[in-house]
Amino acid sequence: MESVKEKLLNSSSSVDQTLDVLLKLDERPERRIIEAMRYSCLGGGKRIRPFLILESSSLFGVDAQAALRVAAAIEMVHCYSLIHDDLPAMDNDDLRRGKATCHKQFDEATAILAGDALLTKAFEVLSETITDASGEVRSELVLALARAAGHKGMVGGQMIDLLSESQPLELEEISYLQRLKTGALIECAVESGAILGRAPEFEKRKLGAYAFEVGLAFQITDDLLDVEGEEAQVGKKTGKDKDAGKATFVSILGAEKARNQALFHCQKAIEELEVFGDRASILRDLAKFIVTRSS
Ligand code: GRG
Repeated sequence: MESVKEKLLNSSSSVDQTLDVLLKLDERPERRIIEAMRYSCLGGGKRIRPFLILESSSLFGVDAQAALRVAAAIEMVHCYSLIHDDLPAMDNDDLRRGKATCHKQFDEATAILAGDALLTKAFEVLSETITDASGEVRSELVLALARAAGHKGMVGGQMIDLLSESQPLELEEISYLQRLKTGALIECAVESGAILGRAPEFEKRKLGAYAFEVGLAFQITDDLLDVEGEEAQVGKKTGKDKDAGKATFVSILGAEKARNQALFHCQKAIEELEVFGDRASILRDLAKFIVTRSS
């Protein structure tokens, strides 16, 4: 049987093909911006958010092509956030996904524009009729992504994160920050699959609860990797939270308790999927992969 890692790899190549088509290079004078967008989107990353969309939508028999467009849109928003997060005004990083960050490879202005253009392109993709024939479904997808990416989601979380450099947070505040900064987009990915699948309300709620737990497990594991991971393996600079004087799940709980906490959220995530029986076995395996990953 194909492992979740292999499945993730296979779906990554389909996501790459979709991104390749959506971010087609041409010979216009503005070609450089597309080059920067492609540089940061193609051929890298674990593609966990796209995988969540593909798997949650497949529970409801959604056509893979439609799901891939939504998956590519959410990955574009994720990539925009990474480009902006790496800028000198934010984390000032040189390495991302094992290669030079966008502003190092191009320049700061181009990196800002590439992030902006990826964010807007994502909404263009969701709004096109080819994504879904139903205007109501398209508008639900747009609303979910706008909420997850904006000031009550990822951007809000990033704001709190920046503020936390001068004022270390308590555990509860860290959970809130992470739910916004990382959790919102993960939850949006799973929700989008359910929207595409016209899922019944009860099943939507179950998937939402799964995504919430997975988001926490993901973030705690990310904190552990920041402390314990090797830069070459993780593909980005490690030890950053400590250097920035930020409190994290690991700095407050210690590594062992944090690892147990991640496993606890993984288990809770799995329990939320009971209603789907064997159909959700890949989502269950993904939750386990998220807490055992090394990058
Ligand atoms: C700049 C608006 C704005 C937001 C930035 C998501 C984010 C907010 C910053 C990324 C920095 C970071 C390390 C966040 C912690 C968790 C996280 C989102 C890690 C990166 O996601 P992965 O591991 O990355 O899925 P890949 O490269 O595999 O896609």
